[in-house]
Amino acid sequence: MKIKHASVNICSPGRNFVTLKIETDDGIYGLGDGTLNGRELAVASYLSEHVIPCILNRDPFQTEDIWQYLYRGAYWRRGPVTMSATAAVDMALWDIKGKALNTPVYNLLGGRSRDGVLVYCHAHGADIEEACDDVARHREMGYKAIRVQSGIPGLDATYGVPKGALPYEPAERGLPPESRWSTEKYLLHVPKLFARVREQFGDDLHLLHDCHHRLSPIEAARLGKELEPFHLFWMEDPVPAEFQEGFRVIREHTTTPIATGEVLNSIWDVHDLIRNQWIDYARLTLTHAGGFTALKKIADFAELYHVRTGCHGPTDLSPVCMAAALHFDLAIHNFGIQEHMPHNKETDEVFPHAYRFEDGFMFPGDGPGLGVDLDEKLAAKYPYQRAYLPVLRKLDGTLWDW
Ligand code: EZ4
Ligand code: CO
Repeated sequence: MKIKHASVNICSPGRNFVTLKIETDDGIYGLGDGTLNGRELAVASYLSEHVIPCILNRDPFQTEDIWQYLYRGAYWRRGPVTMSATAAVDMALWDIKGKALNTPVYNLLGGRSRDGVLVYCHAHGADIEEACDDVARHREMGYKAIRVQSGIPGLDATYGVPKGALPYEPAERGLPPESRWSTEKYLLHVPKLFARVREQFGDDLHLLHDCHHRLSPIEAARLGKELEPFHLFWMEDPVPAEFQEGFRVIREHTTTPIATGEVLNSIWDVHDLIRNQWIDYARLTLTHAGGFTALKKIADFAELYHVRTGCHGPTDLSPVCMAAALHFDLAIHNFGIQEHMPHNKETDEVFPHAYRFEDGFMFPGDGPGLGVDLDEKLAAKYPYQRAYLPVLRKLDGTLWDW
């Protein structure tokens, strides 16, 4: 079997998605997600201009060799654009392998290690009261694990809290919106939020929180310590993730579990975090960190250090990535939890899929390959529209991490 043709689909059923379709000479095709929120066309052009010409006529079963070719063979390695493009190829090839062998991808990764994939959802509100209502609503839907974010008194907007009743959708069409931030106000508020949520919902529910890279190590240490009585499942991205040593300070002060990695794209980005046991959950995704071939190695390395996975699963990754993540989560031993932000109706229609949610768990389906498709005709009705993630400044105007 040979790779005969490959094409990049860019569509925007509510938000932008980049999908790679690889076709073989015996009629099988595979799909890979290469979506990089706010930088979609960089990946699309990396694929079309630089990657696709090099993979034609290769054996699609050679996932390891093709991955090494795109990583080592490119000379300029790593970085979110390169690794997302590499991931799209890798994902599509595993999809082809599964279809060719007539088995779900999880069987190629070691087979099922569990019955279903524990997922967490997002609850949020303009204030603590509204956030609690949203937790109640999601618990009613069956979720066993809920991330909670709330508006902060004195700030107009904050990460994870949408304006109005819409679900939270990072990236807006037009130029990057800007908002203001105060670490001081945030640190005073979050412990009150979790005290209230625990009081209302008891101890059984898994609770998570995303700091979204905005604290310094010692500020994160303080927050982790103050949240200990509410035994969070994890505190996410307490500090900007590229400073791995920064996590040591947090670790020395608190037993609140720590998760990071959604913006990271290589095993080297988490090498120190894992081998020093500074984190508990690695959140790299298949799409942004090089696909199954790369993420399996990261997970296996993490397993040695009791670090588990917690793959990022936002709506800015396509259902192709969601399907892929569920196969991965079902198969690897040191799976922790999977993030689940449901896509809008239009996106689900453009990407028909076998995966499903039931009573707090998700299931990838047992058909061959990834179990996800792309309706190219329907996708053509939603042309690409430029969009950006927001930019953040402190109250005095200093640029900050969003
Ligand atoms: O801000 O995916 O945990 N989830 C997150 C996301 C990210 C977006 C960025 O594109 O932090 O909401
Ligand atoms: Co996050």
